[in-house]
Amino acid sequence: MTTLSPEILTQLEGQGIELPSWAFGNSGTRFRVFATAGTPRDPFEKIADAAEVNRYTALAPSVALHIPWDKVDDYAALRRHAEDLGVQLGTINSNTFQDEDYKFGALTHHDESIRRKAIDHHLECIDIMHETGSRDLKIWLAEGSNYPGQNDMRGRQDRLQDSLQQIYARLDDDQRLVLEYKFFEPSFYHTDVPDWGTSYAQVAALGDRAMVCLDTGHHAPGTNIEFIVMQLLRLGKLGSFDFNSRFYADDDLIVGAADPFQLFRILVEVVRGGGLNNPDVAFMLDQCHNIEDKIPGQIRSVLNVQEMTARALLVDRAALDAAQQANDVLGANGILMDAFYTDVRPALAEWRASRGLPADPMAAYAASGHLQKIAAERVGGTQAGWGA
Ligand code: LRH
Ligand code: MN
Ligand code: MN
Repeated sequence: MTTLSPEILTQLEGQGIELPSWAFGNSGTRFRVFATAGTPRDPFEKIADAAEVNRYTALAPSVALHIPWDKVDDYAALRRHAEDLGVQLGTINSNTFQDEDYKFGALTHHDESIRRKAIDHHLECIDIMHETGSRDLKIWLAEGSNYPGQNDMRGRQDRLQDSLQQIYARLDDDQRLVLEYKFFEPSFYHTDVPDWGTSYAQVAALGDRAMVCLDTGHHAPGTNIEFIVMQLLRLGKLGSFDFNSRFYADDDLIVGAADPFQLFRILVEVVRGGGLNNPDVAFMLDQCHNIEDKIPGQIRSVLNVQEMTARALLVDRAALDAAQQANDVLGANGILMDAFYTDVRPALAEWRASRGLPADPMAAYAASGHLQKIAAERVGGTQAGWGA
């Protein structure tokens, strides 16, 4: 059995992956949302489910909220509820993609009253951050156009910068703005923040507390995502990951499910660039579980990240550097592949047991009867938002 060194175990012990509250709600495609028995009926129950994931893995100490999906009357109470269950409230995600007024844009809109409304929504999110104790405001914009000539792309970039400046100005010194990019969808011709370069240009003009969010599912097929990770870490602008995976377009599948090797390559660059357990780089999941059970789906996801992080830490750096210096093409590649092909699962199971955690969190959760319990207790779940 492969053993993991004390240094590697220390690194793994420090790992924390933020869960998305919306992963616990029902979700689906444009065609159908399939309800799951036991789905949370309010944000309090979503937090309770997220806390279960942490209880079985010790890997998920915080939960991201999405506003207005997780709107509550009393955020202090939601925060207390989370803390009572051993987790924190994390990133606040704004939402300007489900309001009729934003059909033609929000932070980029040429109509000043609509742009004002979108800016104000973000200011409201910052107010919420004060109550939840959140550091990061994450912004993803569903803005763009469907046809050439439909919009003035340049004017929209200028208005976006102005809107972001107004939002950034409202942040406290210990808060950050994180701007997510996505190469297409829902617009099909142009997108206002389609790539890391645009996100970088927009946040670099704001200041040090504005960073880029890299959602692993938001790239064209074939994109070398680990190169982007390397570059953003090099520039000190990688603020957060939204981890998920996809086979075709953006489907928010379980991280590492579609392409474990890609996840490995990303984590190798994270380790190389000093991004692991770095408070500046938030590890988050951004997933939906359309057909599988949600709590086990999240447990599987955080374990996938942990397993691949362990493999990335196993890369023999000194040997790799030497092989690279010697232009030993196949030798260098072989060193990387050796780490990738190492099965770390038995060593991780043993380590978990030594820390009082279940050796196999998936099996332990399945045996706990918790899913059956919440299915009996909760009647009528909420949508994650997509189908609502
Ligand atoms: C957009 C996105 C963004 C949203 C989330 C629900 O595709 O990745 O992060 O906030 O999905
Ligand atoms: Mn995302
Ligand atoms: Mn997405």
